[in-house]
Amino acid sequence: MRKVFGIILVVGVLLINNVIAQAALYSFEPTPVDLYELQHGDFYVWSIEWTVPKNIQSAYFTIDGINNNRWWDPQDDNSLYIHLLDNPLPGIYRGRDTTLGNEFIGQGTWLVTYKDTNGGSYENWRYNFTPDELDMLKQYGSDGIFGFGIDPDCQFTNKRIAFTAAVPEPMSILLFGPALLGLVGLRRKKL
Ligand SMILES: [Ca+2]
Ligand SMILES: [Ca+2]
Ligand SMILES: [Ca+2]
Ligand SMILES: [Ca+2]
Repeated sequence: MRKVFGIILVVGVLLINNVIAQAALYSFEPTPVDLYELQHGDFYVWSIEWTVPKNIQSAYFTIDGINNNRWWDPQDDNSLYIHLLDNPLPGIYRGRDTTLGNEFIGQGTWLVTYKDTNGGSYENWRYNFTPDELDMLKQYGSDGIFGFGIDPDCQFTNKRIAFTAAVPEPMSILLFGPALLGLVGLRRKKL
């Protein structure tokens, strides 16, 4: 009997570890979801109104089905500049490029410059925040607003742009904790 309860206890602990390791995913999309197909002569500011939790585990930026339609043209700058911004105005802002190159130089934190490296093929692209960038995200998002500055300098098409954050779920521990205590109690009683 003791052995059986020992096994149950071990399974219970494994279950709890598994649940703690899980995280809730918070996903955000701009409107329109493709940011007007990322026009060459435009830049975009996409603000997100969300208080970034201090215990955020990871974050990533994704663009599904992206392709540079002028990948064959050596005259064209094959670049999509992406910055993390602290306090953008709410909503989506679509502006016209005022300078050559990255419109967001000196603003917020430069995350990455996407370049199309697979010719005419489409791809689902994902950029994972580094630990330093995750810290900046916590700092920028602590007041409930942060965002992205996106400047396509080539004719990119895409299907969907999104930002996703993974946050550990403490509720699961609260739910499974009493169950484990119950098992321990049951075991003691039987002995
Ligand atoms: Ca491509
Ligand atoms: Ca530009
Ligand atoms: Ca902010
Ligand atoms: Ca542009």
